[in-house]
Amino acid sequence: MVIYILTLFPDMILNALSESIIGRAIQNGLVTIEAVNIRDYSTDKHHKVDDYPYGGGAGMVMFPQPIYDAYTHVCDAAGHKVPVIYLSPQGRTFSQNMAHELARLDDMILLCGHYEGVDERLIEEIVDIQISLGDYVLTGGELAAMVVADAVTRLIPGVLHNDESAGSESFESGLLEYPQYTRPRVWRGREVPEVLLSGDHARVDKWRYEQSLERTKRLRPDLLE
Ligand code: 4G0
Repeated sequence: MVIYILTLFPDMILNALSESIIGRAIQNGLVTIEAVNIRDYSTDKHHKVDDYPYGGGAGMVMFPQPIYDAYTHVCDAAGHKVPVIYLSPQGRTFSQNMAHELARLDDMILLCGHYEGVDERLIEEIVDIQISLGDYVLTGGELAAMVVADAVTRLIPGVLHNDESAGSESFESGLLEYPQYTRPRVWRGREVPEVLLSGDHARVDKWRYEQSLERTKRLRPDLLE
């Protein structure tokens, strides 16, 4: 999979995604993250990318030209129309189901806006889906794009090793995860639940399922509806 990220801050993206499991996936060639600097495509003599909004009002708006030229450059290089996802507070709320749908794509463009967002005509022209992380505003779409890139990349076959598995966890089962414990057996007077030391796998599975159900009822009853 190739994930193109159109951004004014390419180093922010590459630094963050070069670490840990996503960094290893990149090293292993399972995903390519290509950060495309929108400013490099500005034909303005001062490399400007934003301007005052028509009609007045606070903030700046990114104008279409550099973003559109960066987009056509990516599509020309890829040899086909690459789907564009715009990270915006106005998008559909991101979910594990959406991550699974995106993980089936060969490639995608994550478009990061700044200031008060981008000119509406650019959205109409190139954007296929708008995704929001939730009801809050960030200074730019970069952090949201990194969240989507991470959630999608970890679903690519081979990215997670056996001990990092993607199937048995929250949201895949529709339930919250059961509590986990490791060494030591007693820590600050708190003991690991006896059932986990019993070696009785059927009992362990039953206990974990009950814990998942109880937690979901208590903390996220909306998931059970
Ligand atoms: C588009 C995404 C992009 C419009 C991006 C801001 C939050 C999210 C941006 C705006 C973002 C999210 C209209 C302020 C960049 N903030 N919730 N900031 N406006 O996913």
